[in-house]
Amino acid sequence: MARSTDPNTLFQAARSGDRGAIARLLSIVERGGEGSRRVGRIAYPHSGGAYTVGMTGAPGAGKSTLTSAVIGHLRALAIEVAVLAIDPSSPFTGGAILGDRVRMQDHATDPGVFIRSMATRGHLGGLSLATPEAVRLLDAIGRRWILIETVGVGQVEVEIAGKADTTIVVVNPGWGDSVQANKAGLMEIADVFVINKSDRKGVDETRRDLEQMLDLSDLPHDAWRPPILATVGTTGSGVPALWDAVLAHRAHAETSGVLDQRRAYRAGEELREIVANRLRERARQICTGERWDGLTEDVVAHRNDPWSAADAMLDGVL
Ligand SMILES: Nc1nc2c(ncn2[C@@H]2O[C@H](COP(=O)(O)OP(=O)(O)OP(=O)(O)O)[C@@H](O)[C@H]2O)c(=O)[nH]1
Ligand SMILES: [Mg+2]
Repeated sequence: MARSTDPNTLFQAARSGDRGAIARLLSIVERGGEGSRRVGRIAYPHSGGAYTVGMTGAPGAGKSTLTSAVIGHLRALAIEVAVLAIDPSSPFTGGAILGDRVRMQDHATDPGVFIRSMATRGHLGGLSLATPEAVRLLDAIGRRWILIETVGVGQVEVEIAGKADTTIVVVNPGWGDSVQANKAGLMEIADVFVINKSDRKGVDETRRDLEQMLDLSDLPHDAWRPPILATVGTTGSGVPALWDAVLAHRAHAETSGVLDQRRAYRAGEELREIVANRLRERARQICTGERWDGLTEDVVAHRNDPWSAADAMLDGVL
């Protein structure tokens, strides 16, 4: 089954649990373009049942280790889970992070777990569209819990990390001194804070720092205040409490209407991005040929200004 390249056939196979088919569909999504759009059209009507949990934080904070521990906790409760590890650095399609493979290997043969590292196709516009598409695919084939690991470094990565239904921000003791993470951005998207590597010193100070930052941020009166948990990813200590915090946030988001608001906002953002990408594609198509050359020459020779030339190019297009 998984040998087929027809998205419909692959999708049917994926829905009945064929892991090869899931992997092939994700590769199509990762490549983007028309193939990805076809998969998206097939998957969309079947999606909407999954809940997504983002795990983000500075490089090396222990996101993969924690993710693996969370998977272990969920599997002990007989809950199935899919994991997407977004790799912002690798330009290679299908490039898996070796470290993730090693750390998450324990779960590699468990049919209740699906783990996939996704490369970013070398450009960030790709990442912000590819991630929701991949999530939707996993959703459509029946995965109810989807964990998404991203590195919270730059603004774009943090924005992507914040697109989960519940976002866990992983920090370490001494986080206050670290310059690697986009702190303000992470503060904004956190639903749950976890101080991982709490076997090291400085946990209390870090907790105080976070509490202080939360006090200073003007959370609305009846809003959710992100709880601060402590874990040791390597032993799994604190992981059940971390998961309980995720469940508590989910319950809050569902009953308060925050979840619906977030999802509606995300749908609008995604649509806007799709439209923007289409317009960029269209721009590439029209900015060529004789008329274009003539207009460019006029600008170069100062016979025309670039704005008027652009107006002339777009005349009848928009
Ligand atoms: N002492 C200690 N080490 C930990 C803990 N959790 C993870 N580590 C170690 O920290 C290192 C980084 O862990 P990862 O899980 O790869 O961190 P990550 O955030 O996924 O890293 P990137 O994906 O590269 O950003 C590994 O050597 C882990 O074994 C912990 O609670 N305590
Ligand atoms: Mg990792």
